Amino acid sequence: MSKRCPPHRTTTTSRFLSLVLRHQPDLLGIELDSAGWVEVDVLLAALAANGRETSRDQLQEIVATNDKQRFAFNADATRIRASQGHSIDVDLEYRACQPPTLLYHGTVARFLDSIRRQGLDKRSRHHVHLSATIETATTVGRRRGDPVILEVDAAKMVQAGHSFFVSENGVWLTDAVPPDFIRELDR
Ligand code: HQG
Repeated sequence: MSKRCPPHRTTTTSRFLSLVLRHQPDLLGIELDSAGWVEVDVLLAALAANGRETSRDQLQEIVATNDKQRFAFNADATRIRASQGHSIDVDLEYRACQPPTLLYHGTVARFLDSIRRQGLDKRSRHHVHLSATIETATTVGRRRGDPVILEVDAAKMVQAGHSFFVSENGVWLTDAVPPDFIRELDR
């Protein structure tokens, strides 16, 4: 019997890495630095020590093939981090930049009353996550049910003094979106 079953294993390791690098590094007994980085050597050793032996090549493949490019190496590939989505206290040192005129947020109907009252807030993450396309927002919303798409007037928010950031994998981030800047798109 072949010992290899790469697709399943890669996905499993990738999901586990999301958990460790964004939310619970202590699951592997590792620490992330203040910008979310961990040494690749430290990560590989910790994975092996926890029964999840992963080679450097496999890690490179996970980073390269992850469907949303969730992870990134530093310039010399000695360190790795998640590009966004953390709940733990890290500062990814995003720089504010000019967003497209409109951005989109995919959610579900059961959150709408609250969103209409309070706007979008970051919940357990560090920022509100917004997408550049309706298509991506639809995929995000679908994680929770029948997707509802909110259009965010990013240009108006900038005029009103809000800052936007973009993660290395193209997710648009902001601190909060007040209700005035949100329009519900027809379903
Ligand atoms: C909702 C995934 C009630 C918000 C995705 C969302 C994304 C409110 C949920 C990334 C609210 C938070 C982020 C309010 C916001 N009242 N509900 N005032 N404000 N909400 O998972 O944007 O696979 O923290 O609509 O693809 O769904 O992890 O945020 O439904 O890019 O890489 O509260 O996570 O990427 O949920 O998803 P989340 P999100 P990864």
